[in-house]
Amino acid sequence: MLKSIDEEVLKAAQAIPYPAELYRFDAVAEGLWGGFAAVTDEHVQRFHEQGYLVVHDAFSPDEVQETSEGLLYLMDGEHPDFRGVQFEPKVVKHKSAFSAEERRDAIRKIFRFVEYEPRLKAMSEHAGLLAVAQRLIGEKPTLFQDMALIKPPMIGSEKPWHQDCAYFNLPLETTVVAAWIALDEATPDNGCMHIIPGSHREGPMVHFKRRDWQICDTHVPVHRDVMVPLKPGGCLFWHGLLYHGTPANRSNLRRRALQFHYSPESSESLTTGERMEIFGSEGKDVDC
Ligand SMILES: O=C(O)CCC(=O)C(=O)O
Repeated sequence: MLKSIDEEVLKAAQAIPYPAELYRFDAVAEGLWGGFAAVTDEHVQRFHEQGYLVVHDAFSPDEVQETSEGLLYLMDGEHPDFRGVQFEPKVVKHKSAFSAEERRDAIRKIFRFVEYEPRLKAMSEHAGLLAVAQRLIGEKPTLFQDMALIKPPMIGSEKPWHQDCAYFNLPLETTVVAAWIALDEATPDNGCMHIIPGSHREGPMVHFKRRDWQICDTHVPVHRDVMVPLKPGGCLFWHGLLYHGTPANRSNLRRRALQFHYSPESSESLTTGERMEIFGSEGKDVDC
């Protein structure tokens, strides 16, 4: 928790800048138990229909522990060359005042880490994870993005509703798969994932630069929102066109997760201009 910053700054950092009704907290996604080995062809079929797959006990406590230590090593600035640390924007200008412990609770994200931390790289190459990703994609998966989302206690901000493909220069028909791995328990209070099942089959949504690069709040079919709480070691896969987002962390508990994105080995690419023609609001007759 952040003790060394002014109460007013902390209060401002805890403000919730979105309508409370943007997330529902009364429906929970179904998932399977038995690890990656328990994924059947029916589960794969269901992923294509619903756009997500939950494996509750994907990783062992030892794997979670190893990975968390690797994450802390990078968050604590122990690697001299690693630069992929992003603080919560609301408190970043106070970062030089933070103690080592506080610093951990002011970081929002770390990214592009696999080449700096073998324990994190090992997770991205986990045989069980890759085998399921390959079945979902229908082809050998290539890791093209790695990040850890560290939604810190009390100030961890929302990730507004979005489709991941709005961020990636990949053709629309590409099956992109995200794997989101809970390192801490992800709960309704600390900002677990929310998804709109089946939304990946409804095409690309126009995205707007508002609180983030996001779907307009009024375009989200909130009545279909389903939460995905996970225990540490749980893994959620989703399709790159699935609408998803996470509310702010209002609790005093950490919510650290890894997120890997895989594309088919054979996938082609788009230019940013081509992507923006699909997902951008510029020039389209829409308002938000
Ligand atoms: O983990 C989170 O809070 C949001 C992650 C996410 O949806 C993303 O970065 O695309």
